[in-house]
Amino acid sequence: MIDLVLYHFPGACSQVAVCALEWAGLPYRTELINLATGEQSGAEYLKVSPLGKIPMLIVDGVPLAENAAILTFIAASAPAAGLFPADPTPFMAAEAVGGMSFCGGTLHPQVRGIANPARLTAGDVEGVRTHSKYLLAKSLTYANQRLADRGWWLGPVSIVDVYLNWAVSVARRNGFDLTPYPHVDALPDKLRAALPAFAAMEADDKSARAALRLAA
Ligand SMILES: N[C@@H](CCC(=O)N[C@@H](CS)C(=O)NCC(=O)O)C(=O)O
Repeated sequence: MIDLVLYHFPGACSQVAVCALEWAGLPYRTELINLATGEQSGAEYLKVSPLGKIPMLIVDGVPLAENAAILTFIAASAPAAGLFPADPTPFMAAEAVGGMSFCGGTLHPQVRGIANPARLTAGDVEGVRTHSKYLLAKSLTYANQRLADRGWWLGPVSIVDVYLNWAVSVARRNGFDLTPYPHVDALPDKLRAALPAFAAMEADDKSARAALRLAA
């Protein structure tokens, strides 16, 4: 049995790893890092994550960083759970990597530019926010069409859909209008209906917020 500890903050991209662990049915525990108070930049957490980032998954005492790597590891540790389609062709396996890269490498900086533009510039914050909205609109037009064509990102539901939903959730809570992207906007309801692990992740988020005394 592997020992798994996930460093996490509710509402952050580490919630995708929580959902993955729930979906995989692997035993794990979480350590909360309070991004609202800057705990990620404190000396104690920098010993765990030199970049001061979550998620960080500690696997039998060894740290694994980056959501895409963490999700890949969890999926491979519980292949029967189906976080990715079973027996993928080489093309389908590459598409799964592409979906995670799109969420982590394209959408994440765009939603950060809307939610927290000061982290991306020493200059004009509003310019960064406006341009991030423009870039996100292009990305979500593409994502919306892909979901319209296939149902889910890869066809069958996968952890990529949960990752996509996380990025969209940041845009939504920062006032980004999702009505032009109905398939993207429908993700939370669709995921709740399709995946018990998604509801478990939402419940975890709620209790973690309460534990950190954050507003609901
Ligand atoms: N490329 C990393 C990005 C991780 C990341 O930026 N996480 C955010 C939370 S969503 C974080 O730790 N922010 C704290 C900070 O940057 O100070 C990944 O995909 O895991």
